[in-house]
This record gives sequence, structure tokens and C-alpha cells, in this order.
Amino acid sequence: RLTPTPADKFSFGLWTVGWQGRDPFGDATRPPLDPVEVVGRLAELGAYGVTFHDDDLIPFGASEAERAAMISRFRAALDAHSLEVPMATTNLFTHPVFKDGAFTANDRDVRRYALRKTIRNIDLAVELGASVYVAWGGREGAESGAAKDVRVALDRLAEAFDLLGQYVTEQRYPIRFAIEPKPNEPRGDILLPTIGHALAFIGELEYPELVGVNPEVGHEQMAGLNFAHGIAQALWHDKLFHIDLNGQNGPRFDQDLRFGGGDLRQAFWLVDVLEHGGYQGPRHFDFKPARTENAAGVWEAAAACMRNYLILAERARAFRADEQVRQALRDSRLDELAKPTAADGLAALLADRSSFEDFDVEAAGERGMAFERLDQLALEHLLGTR
Ligand code: 3MF
Ligand code: MG
Ligand code: MG
Repeated sequence: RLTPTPADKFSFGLWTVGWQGRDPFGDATRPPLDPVEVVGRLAELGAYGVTFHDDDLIPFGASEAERAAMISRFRAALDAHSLEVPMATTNLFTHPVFKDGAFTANDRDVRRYALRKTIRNIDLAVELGASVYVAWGGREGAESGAAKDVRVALDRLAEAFDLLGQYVTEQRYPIRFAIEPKPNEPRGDILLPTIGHALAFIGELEYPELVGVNPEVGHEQMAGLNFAHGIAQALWHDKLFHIDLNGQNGPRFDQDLRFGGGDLRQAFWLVDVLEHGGYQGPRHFDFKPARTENAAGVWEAAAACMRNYLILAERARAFRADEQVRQALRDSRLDELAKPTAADGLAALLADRSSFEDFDVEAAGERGMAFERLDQLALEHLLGTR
């Protein structure tokens, strides 16, 4: 079954298919897309949701009347096509006012403006039914050492999430926040560069239960990290509130390839952990259709993101169901990893001579782990030869 349906919970940002191909070296290669058209196209392709930055939907600086008109057209399109808005976010990076950051800008007036801009869009997000509010701090960072006092900036960042947490609590909004880590680009170095940094930061907040993470494939891979491992840890902490799926070829600029482009093995293990690790949230694509494409290529790439996810989900299912794989997992002692190390307690461990005094270290050192066979089976499932 490789045709997406709303039950698969695929969603796309307006800014993804709507990307006009502007990059640091070249102008737009495609005309702007009307959000109303995006809603219709995504529904037709089998997506269930659409997400947006405030400024994707309502051009920056629009009047109150223009804003209201845009929202009502958008809402009518959502209703007509039964598309949901599972998540929304704030653009705190395009306008020059945010050149030194938003929640951590050195200028206090910029920080206050950033919070008001965010809160205004949270109201809209809740009105449209979103249950997750993403915060990507793309401009929260620096290019040089003394420009940002990182410990003080983290105080300001925590202050921002505490105020936002207070706001949604007082309004009784059923929405939670998801921090999106990224190591660099557009800033030389960005605060909360990885999933791990974000998880540690969340533990210091006043409303930690309201804040999780929105990891993006390419962002962790830009830092040379294993994305599936990061996702597994986020799930372990119960903090995987949302996800940005795309493709990336190792440490370089943020490629935002369609899902399935870039490192295919990591994509396989990612889908395996999402499908078998209990993640229930949207499968959200944050990709950029290559700048070489016209409108046809844009929708081709969007459809391919979903199709590739379904192919990999099918491959991961086949891998887990294969009797030889199950045997290989036992041969690699994954079942033993699942046993507590000292369920008998510390005193029994200390009294157990077989665990130390009589333990045959040499024999244990000689055991093979049989991982090569296990990984070969995975490769063959991924390549479709099993
Ligand atoms: C940049 C990103 C961002 C975030 C978006 C949602 C513009 O690399 O990934 O996309 O995902 O701001 O918060
Ligand atoms: Mg990105
Ligand atoms: Mg993203």
C-alpha cells in the first residue's frame, strides 16, 4: 500500500512546496504559490495536514483587514478539503529586525516584539486546531565569540519559554511547544544546536511538560549525528512532540532534500524507530523541492516524500517480520539487552562471584556479536532483495 491516505498523518509546511528557490547565490526560480492552492493540492495527494509560519499565510506587515481576509479564505479551503492544521510556528528570522535573534536578541525591544509576534500567532494556531507550536531559533546565535554571552542568552531563552508556557496555561490552550534544534545556518552557531542540547534545556524550564522537541533529519546530520539514535532518545524521554522529515548528505549546508533523498540507510532506521517506537504524531515534511524544478517538479517531489516514507515503512515491517531476522536478533542477543542488569539487586550483584571473581573474561571477549549478518539482512530488506 504505497498510496498515502489521511490516516498516514502526512503534513507539509506552506513554506516547503511554496519555496520559490531563492538561495544565497540566486533569485527565485518559481512564482509564489497561493496557500489556498497548496491546501487543495496537498489534500489531493493524500496528505492530512498543512502547517505554516505566520508570515507564510499572512504577509509581514499586512493590515488587520487583509489578515482577517487571508485567514477566512484559508479556513474555507481547509474545510472544503478536510485538511487539518496540526502545527504552526513563527517566522522570527526573515525580517532584518531579527538579524541578531528574537528571544535572545541583545536588544530588549526586539525580544519583546518577538514574544508578541509569537503569541499573536499562537492564538491563530489554536483557533485553527493546532496542538503543537514549533519554535526554531534560527537567528538565536552568533558569528563571533563576544557577541553573545551564551549563559545570559540562555536565561533569556528560558524566560521566553516560561512566558509562553504561562500564556497558554492561563488561556487554557490545548497546545504544547516543540523546540527545533539546528547547529548552524543562518547563524554561524545557533543556540540549542542538537536534540541533546534542547532536551537538557527543557529540563530547566518552568513548564517542562509543555515543551518537547521537533528534530529535523538534516539538522542533526549537519552535525554528523545519527538521526535515528537522536529520535530514539527523544522518544525515551517522551519528548518527541513533532518531527521534520527530509533528506541530507552528511555535514554540509542544510540541503532539505525530499524525504528519501540523501542518506537512505538513516532514513530506513528512522522510519523503523518511528513506526515501531510508538510515535503517534504527524509525519511532517520540511523539505525544499530543488530549485531546478517547475511546478510539476514541486508536486512530484511532495508526492515522493510520502511514497518514500510508505516504501520504507513497508521495508521496515518486512524486516521486523522476517523469521531469519528474528533469529539474527536473538543471535546478536538483543533479547538479553532487554533484561535488567541487576534485577536481583545491588547486594546480590556484589555477592555474585560468577559476575566477577569467577567470570571468564577471556571467553566473553571471544564471543562474536553476529551484527554483520544482522545488518546484511537489513540491507537486503532495504534494497528489496528479501
Ligand atoms: C530551517 C527550518 C525551519 C523550521 C521552521 C519551523 C524554515 O532549517 O527547518 O524552516 O523548520 O521554521 O519552525
Ligand atoms: Mg531545515
Ligand atoms: Mg525544519
